[in-house]
Amino acid sequence: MFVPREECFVAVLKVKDEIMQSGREYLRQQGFTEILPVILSPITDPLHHDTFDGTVSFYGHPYQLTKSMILHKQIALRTLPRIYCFSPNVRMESAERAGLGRYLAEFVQLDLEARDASREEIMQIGEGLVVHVIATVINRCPAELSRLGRELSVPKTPFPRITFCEAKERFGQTLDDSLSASLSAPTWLIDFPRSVREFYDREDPQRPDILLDMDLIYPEGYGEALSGGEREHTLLRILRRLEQDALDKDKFFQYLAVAAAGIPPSAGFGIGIERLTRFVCGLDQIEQARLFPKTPGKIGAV
Ligand code: ASN
Repeated sequence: MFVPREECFVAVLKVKDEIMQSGREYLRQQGFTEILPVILSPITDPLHHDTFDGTVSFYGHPYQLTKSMILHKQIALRTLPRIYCFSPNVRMESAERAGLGRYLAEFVQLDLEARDASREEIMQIGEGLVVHVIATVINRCPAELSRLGRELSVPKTPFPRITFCEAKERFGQTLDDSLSASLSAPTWLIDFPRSVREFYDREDPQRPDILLDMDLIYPEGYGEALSGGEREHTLLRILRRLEQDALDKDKFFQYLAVAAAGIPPSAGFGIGIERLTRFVCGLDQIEQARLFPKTPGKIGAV
């Protein structure tokens, strides 16, 4: 049956709305409070891969567009024990990433953080969130899913796990893509080495150089869904990790001042809304998952 493109797009937007509403429902039930996003700040996630910086002059001081709200999430936990946010992120990735079909220069992540949580606890929340969202979409959007020709099933918990080391042995350098293509259910990729991740993910005190972090990988080649972990929170550890990553401490002085006053231990993650929409709807390209997409390397989009 021929389905006009516009009709498909309406279905995608309805599903996305349900994803966001059901995500909110679930997190409220779990005791999380929604906070508003930070878009402009002197500090943001340095990320571990190259992106062009979105820097704006604010009365002569460099302020950056948010790449992720991780540092603000940690600071926010000084006030509330469990927080989440629909956080717009700007990451001007290099043009080569366009072909992968899962990068947008502007995207939204559902970003959450819980005080005193372990990686285990936050992975359970991640599984609960994904299961609740998928079950709700199946229940409330049957017409939209059938218009998109998407057959979905609710994944069984606990999700399988594979360590970074095992995945690298099996799949080599293109690990995310090949692992995802080999899967038939969402799977955790855990225990990344320190050298490939950001300074704020906590190093396992029992296994130096291995982090207490994780990604969730979608099946069917849809790639990475979320990333997160336990966090470094003491000033001493944060300073050491910045040094190991050769990052300029002065650029983080506001964050370091709060860390000196005390950042609570925590764990959290961020799950990309457009990637989740792409997976749930079974879309070829990420730009089909939102209005006004900006794809790396392409200019002129509004
Ligand atoms: N939101 C992610 C986290 O909580 C960080 C990121 O997106 N770079 O770990």
